[in-house]
Amino acid sequence: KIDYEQLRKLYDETCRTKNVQYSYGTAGFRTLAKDLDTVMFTTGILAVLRSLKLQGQYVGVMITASHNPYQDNGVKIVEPDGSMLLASWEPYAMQLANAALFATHFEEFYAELVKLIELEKIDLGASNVAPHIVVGRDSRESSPYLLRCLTSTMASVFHARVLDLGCVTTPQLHYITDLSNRREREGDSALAAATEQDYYSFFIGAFNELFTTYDMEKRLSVPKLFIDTANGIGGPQLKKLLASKDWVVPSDQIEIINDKSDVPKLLNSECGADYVKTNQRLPKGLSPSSFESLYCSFDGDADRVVFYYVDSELKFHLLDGDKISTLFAKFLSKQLEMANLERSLKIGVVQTAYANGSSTAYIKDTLHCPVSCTKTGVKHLHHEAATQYDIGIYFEANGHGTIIFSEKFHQTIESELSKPNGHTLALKTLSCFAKLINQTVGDAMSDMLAVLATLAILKMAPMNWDEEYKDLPNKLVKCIVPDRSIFQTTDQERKLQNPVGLQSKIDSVIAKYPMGRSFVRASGTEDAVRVYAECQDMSKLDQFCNEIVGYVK
Ligand code: 16G
Ligand code: ZN
Repeated sequence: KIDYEQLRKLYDETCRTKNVQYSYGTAGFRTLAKDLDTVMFTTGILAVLRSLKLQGQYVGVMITASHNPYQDNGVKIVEPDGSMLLASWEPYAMQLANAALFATHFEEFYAELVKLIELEKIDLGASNVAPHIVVGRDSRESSPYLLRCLTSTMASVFHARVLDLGCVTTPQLHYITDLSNRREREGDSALAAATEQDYYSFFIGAFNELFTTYDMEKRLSVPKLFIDTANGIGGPQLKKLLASKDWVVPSDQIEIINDKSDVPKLLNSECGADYVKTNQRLPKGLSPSSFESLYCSFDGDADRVVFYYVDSELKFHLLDGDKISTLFAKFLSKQLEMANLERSLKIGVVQTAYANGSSTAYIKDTLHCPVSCTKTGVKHLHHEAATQYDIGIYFEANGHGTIIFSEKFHQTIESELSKPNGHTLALKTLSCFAKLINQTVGDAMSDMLAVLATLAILKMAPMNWDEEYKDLPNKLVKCIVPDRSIFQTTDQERKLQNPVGLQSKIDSVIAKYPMGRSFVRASGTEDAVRVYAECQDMSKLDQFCNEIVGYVK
């Protein structure tokens, strides 16, 4: 039932890039924008097939390369519930892309497509099922062209309905995909396709509700918040969010910097969450003057956020993903206790091996909260948080994370609230807070609002937040090796299985350094191996790390 001639025509017109190799990894396809036409074409087709497989539900597609330089771009597919593409479909994305990249004739590509359709038993002829696709893109210059490559076949070959959100943040795309499907399921067809405006109303609504509940005189706990939006899509979207007419915080408390999303080359350049976290310094455009202020940086597609402040000696202090997790864990554990629910609802924190050892110890020993460790990559953390806890808090140290609230959480809170005298402050707080969090994926805007609300309720200044525990000195080094694929790990990437014998050498180095911890893993996004090391004594850190690197190279 495919219009063969039309598909062939579009294929010939679109797929100009040939014979390059890249893979669908944790962040989808990502590479130089100029090499992406073919992959966009095949990814568009795959998204349509995914939607057909799922009875025509909305499937999301986001065009972005996150914190990468402006010359790059990328694409990833989002499931109807707002989560990442089902892992078992990732190989299909690669097979279809490779078929187009390496085929000498259209027929070869077509044969591969048919094979996939048959393998997944997709009924293209089912007349009552039209595929539904939501597309979004970040602010990159290359995106409009790549969007055309992506969507070219959707309507004309597959009769798909395409909802084009234009420029949005990655988490907005996830949220709107999920919301559109929820509305369809509830039969709310008049409202069916969700919009950006729904996103703003929802999160600002939740924030305002929480703020008013506490009668916080409509002010943040800091005199001023500076937000660095990496010259990416976060800038314009944040302005729309904060322009919501009933936003309770006075505008003089917020200043947005690095908001030139219309100047392509400035994207992620010496600014943004990745720059600040990696270099442990202020982004361009900020001078360390106001030591009572709080600062935060988004990445280029606004799915990560890190905070920081400068002390009275103008020294920079980072409040990264670990600090955000621990702040939420402290706050929410306390609310559960006050609501007498600490026995019925299980709260826990999910981290990766990159989490600072002090944060893990603080969560266990001070907060008495369970902690799990998973492999790097959002999908691993997300899965653990969603399946192991009623309140599952997860953040990577780099600032990507969110909180997942279970069905049991919602039922429990609702039933407690409906009891006579059930309207306690803690219950209301838990209920509002769950709304303030974008549960589909890590979201810089929603996470930022949640941090601001938490700090205001706890009346904490940035310094108090930081003082809860002190990070162990740590270092992350990138090593270029001849073949990174030989570095195979076990125990959530904390130990090497291969090359044989290397782990015991690493262990003998670790044993020499008090509070020493180190691990080695192959990067999933770069052709390199990463070495992480932390120990008690700052002056020994370089030596410690170098010893490990010496064994790796
Ligand atoms: C990807 C992951 C991110 C992870 C990073 C690690 C997603 C959406 N993104 O960007 O979570 O921290 O890879 O990179 O899962 P690495 O493997 O190069 O160290
Ligand atoms: Zn990102």
